[in-house]
Amino acid sequence: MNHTLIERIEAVIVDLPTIRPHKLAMHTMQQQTLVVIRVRCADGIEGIGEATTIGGLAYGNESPESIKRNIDSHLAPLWVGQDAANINAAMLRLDKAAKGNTFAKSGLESALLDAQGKRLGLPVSELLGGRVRDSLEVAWTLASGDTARDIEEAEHMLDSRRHRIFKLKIGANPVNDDLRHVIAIKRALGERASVRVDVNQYWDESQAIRACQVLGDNGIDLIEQPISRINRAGQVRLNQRSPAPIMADESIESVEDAFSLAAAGAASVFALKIAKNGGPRAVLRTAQIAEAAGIALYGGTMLEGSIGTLASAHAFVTLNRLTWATELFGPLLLTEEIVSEAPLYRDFQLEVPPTPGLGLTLDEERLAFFSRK
Ligand code: MUC
Ligand code: MG
Repeated sequence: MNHTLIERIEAVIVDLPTIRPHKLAMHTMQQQTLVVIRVRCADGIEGIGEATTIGGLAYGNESPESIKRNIDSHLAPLWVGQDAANINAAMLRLDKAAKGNTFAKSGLESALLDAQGKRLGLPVSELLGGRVRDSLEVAWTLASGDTARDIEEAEHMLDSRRHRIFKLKIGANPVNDDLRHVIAIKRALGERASVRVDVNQYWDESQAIRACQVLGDNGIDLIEQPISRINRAGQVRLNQRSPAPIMADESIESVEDAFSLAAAGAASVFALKIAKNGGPRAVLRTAQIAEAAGIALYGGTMLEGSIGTLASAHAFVTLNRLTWATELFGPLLLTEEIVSEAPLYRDFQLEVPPTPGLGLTLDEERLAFFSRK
């Protein structure tokens, strides 16, 4: 009898409040919704994973409700009775039967990695080949919607040595207003911080040409996804003329997207997100494409809670170079936790636990309290 067979898979929708409204071009978050995935195996081991997006269907192709529905109806039945210890075979089974659905697949793969780590007594980073660092520098996103409040927030983060890299969410306002906002923040922080922007695809090429020039001239270090993922030729042209490096985020919805962006020369930095690639192992395939193409790396987030954040972190600590650091601050944006011990942030870094699996234990009471009924 095989003791590592998968017995049961559960997907739970969890709504958690944010510390303040978080304004992105496409959506203002007042809360974050996580899909927590539990995979129970015959040996009594349970793996946990997370599949989380931003703003329902405003950001990506999957919503929390569609993620849960697709797991319950299509993906979980493919796994029950399969061997949890063979992650290659399990993921292949999903990929054969289901197109896309990278968020759901990422949460499921994270849960299998967590289970296998707990089974073998190894952290997930060791299952992924071994870590080359124990912590990751973490950026913070200033997105209150108010310039003075953002500067105050950044000063507090610098003083408390929590963050010294700031990403500003822009794109929803007229371009000149956004540029004034960004330049004011950069002037206030000066050389004490790295200031970057994320436009979330909101400019067209005609706006982006001048805006990227102004941003570069004013000391902005990095420009994330300035135009639509659909305009590949425009991204190639911007990547050639922008004085500040261009990072691809929404452009990457799969490992294959990463390859075609690299082949086209559409960005000099890739945002790595487990949810957009289909899991911690899939995101490392994208990282390898980038490394081979000379494209720099950044550890991205879909503002996951602790489970998704550490699933990402265990993958990112295996990477040789993370030139642009990470933005794995999701748990810090939430007022509540559903795990017993929250991930540890100190001295600008997130510590990646050396304990088995992801290094987290669910707090059953809090999970039940915040689960959608
Ligand atoms: C995105 O587009 O990068 C990451 C940080 C943040 O504030 O929003 C996300 C999504
Ligand atoms: Mg982005």
